[in-house]
Amino acid sequence: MRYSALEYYDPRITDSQNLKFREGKSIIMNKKMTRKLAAGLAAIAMLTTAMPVSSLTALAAPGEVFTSNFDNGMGDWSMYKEPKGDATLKADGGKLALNIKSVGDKNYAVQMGLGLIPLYKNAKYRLSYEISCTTERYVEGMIQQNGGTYQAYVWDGLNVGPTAQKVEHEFTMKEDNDLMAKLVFNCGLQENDPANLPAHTIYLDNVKLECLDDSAADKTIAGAKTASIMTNQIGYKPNSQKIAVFRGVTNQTEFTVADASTKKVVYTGKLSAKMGNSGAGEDDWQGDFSSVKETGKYIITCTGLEDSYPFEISANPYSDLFDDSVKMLALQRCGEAVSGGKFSHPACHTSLATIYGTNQKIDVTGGWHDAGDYGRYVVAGAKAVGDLLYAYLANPNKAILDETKYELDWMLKMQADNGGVYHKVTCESFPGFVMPEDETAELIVTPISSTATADFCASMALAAQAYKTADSAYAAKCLAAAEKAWKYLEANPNFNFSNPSGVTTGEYGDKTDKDERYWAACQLYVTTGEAKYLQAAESIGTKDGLDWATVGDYGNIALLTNPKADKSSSAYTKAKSTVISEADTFVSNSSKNPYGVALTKFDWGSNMTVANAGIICGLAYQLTGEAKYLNAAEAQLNYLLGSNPLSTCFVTGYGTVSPKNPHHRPSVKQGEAMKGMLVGGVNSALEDDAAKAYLKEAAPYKCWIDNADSYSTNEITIYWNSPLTYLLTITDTNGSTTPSQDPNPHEQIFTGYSGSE
Ligand code: G3I
Ligand code: 9MR
Ligand code: ZN
Repeated sequence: MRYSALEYYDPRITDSQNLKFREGKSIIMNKKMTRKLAAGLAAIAMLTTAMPVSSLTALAAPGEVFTSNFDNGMGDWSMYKEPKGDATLKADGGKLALNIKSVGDKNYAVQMGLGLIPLYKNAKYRLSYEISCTTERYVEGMIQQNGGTYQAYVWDGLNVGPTAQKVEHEFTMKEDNDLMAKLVFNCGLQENDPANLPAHTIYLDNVKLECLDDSAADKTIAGAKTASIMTNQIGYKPNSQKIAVFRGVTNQTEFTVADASTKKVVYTGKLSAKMGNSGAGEDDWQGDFSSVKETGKYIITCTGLEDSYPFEISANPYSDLFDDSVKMLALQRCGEAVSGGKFSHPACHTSLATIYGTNQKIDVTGGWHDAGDYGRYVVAGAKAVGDLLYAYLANPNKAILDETKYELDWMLKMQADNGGVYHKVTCESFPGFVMPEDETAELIVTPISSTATADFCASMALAAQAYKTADSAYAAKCLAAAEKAWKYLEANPNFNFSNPSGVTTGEYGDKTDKDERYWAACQLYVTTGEAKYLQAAESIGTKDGLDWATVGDYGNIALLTNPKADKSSSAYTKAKSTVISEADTFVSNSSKNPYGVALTKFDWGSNMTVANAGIICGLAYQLTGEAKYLNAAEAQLNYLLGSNPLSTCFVTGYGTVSPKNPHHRPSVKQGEAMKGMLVGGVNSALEDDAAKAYLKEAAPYKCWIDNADSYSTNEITIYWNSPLTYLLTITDTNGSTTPSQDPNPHEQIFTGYSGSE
């Protein structure tokens, strides 16, 4: 078989609908196809912008790209299955053997493939392999985009059978450079096949991709512009510490702060000594301009370097950001129509959900979509609720209270009659890049977990405290749900959740539920004043952590911000020393990092971890009044908003440079980043193909890419936004008010509760 054609193929639509373009043939499309193509091209355009220059990977001269002969196992080859497909993949006698029991319900329901293949626009390639099958059937072999529209760069429809055939296909890459293409064989349900194919095995051998000619290829990967002078791109409050970071300094010693429009210099300062920043693979210099306090719009300049992006100094620089950080949650609402411009959509996920392994159906509509996917997960929701309601208690804001109730109402539906709480509700697997109302597969409620139950218990106890004044009946309902969950926890030991067979959505597994139980006990104690909960918290022992897996610090926050706290109790003093010692580590890390960031390691969701560190420092400031803690807390905010090695404001739609291609299904589908979302950020573990393809040369602190396929660096979640909301609230301590004030003063919230003694 030999084509020199480029064809487009979308494995997510059926064969007959597929758009195939062969050179020399006319293209006939109906309206639906034209729309699909237009959407596809828009998505491709989105996916191929803003690749950091640092990730440039050059291909050697023409020659072999890869060969797989399967003599020593299957290497990086893997299988992809949709829920209805059933197959196994292994290397067998020097061949790759795909043993298929069921072809499932789509052509890609059973796939074998090899990812991370670099293809350069205008380069010529030859793909070759030997394929056979124990039965006569039809399969497709192609190299495709692994994400986006899954367009094929080269495609063959193959009639395979017991006699091995050699397939050889020369093609020119016509699309933009793609360093993460995937060679796949669609071995699922094919229209050309007889119904009820018997179980069979497909063998593959001597797979080879060669580059024949790359003289016309342009191997430049369009890079994100990296700035030379970094600041918080939104700005600063007048009394805050303000430090700009410089790179590429040669022998300059001074910098200036100038009015952004008149360019009039308002301040001249001295650059610090050079600071090494090996994690970011650069040297940096700092410029402190804290003494500039007059409100206005400014830039930072330094001879020989490009000016900074403009930023403002104002009493209230983050009020829009605060509002949008909460509004994002409203746009993530599930189960009711959402109105939000391009992101409006009709009610989604409204059908009853099946309890896993049973025929029982329950109503679990509502809540927020977790992230770039549409799952709803209790432990993730609890982290968000914790941030929002502790933020509310620190600085009452009605928008927080109203929006959080939407999630709490859903969580209440996730509690089983026995008091335990189901771990999550999702479909079996993640959908493609569709709007939420178009994810219509069966909803499955996965079994109760003790982490979800304890997180639920803590969240409901916290809600009972937070809603006491605004809605006492609701507070009472939440407290009753919390007490019921607590009884369940007392009767049931730790059991870890892992995805039940057939379910492949987010796991949110955990090694222990001790920290969740600690949070629940502390919060129940603060809400009810009952000594048994304090005893329970003490017997579990003080815990820490502010993420979905470790939540002990929420228990500490509950104890430490309890207006009736007994400050001499051992639980209180231990909570305080835990928080202060964490804050001291963050202050120390922050002082050593040119950008002031408190982390020394960046994992999946590091922007949350940065915000969490800021929250802990903010709390330490409230407890001690020491300025170093407030400075460190604000430094974390500055990092998130632009003072970082990527010179990016990590909240969509804010600052001069922000993520345009978040891994967020509605944003991909609409071709525009929804505003007000904090992306996951730097993750040096390279946990998705886009990160692996484009960041393999990047310094650890720069492993982030504005690519919609990079779910491990550029996704968004409700529980990455919520710590931003909390951080904005807790740093709002020196005069200005970010959130609009709730009419009910803080103290009233506790009326009617005994509190602790
Ligand atoms: O904590 C370890 C650290 O000790 C270790 O050094 C490091 C090395 O890689 O890994 C760290 O663990 C990481 C963990 O997140 C905490 O950061 C894991 O590698 C990483 O795989 C794990 O990622 C989680 C991801 O799901 C995959 O399970 C994210 O935290 C979590 O936020 C994310 O959640 C997903 C949901 O499943 C589905 N919905 C979207 C959501 C966001 O991406
Ligand atoms: O979209 C999914 C994202 O929300 C998750 O965080 C991520 C990790 O579990 O998985 C994403 O889904 C990807 C899947 O894991 C692999 N195939 C591509 C999917 C992205 O569309
Ligand atoms: Zn939904």
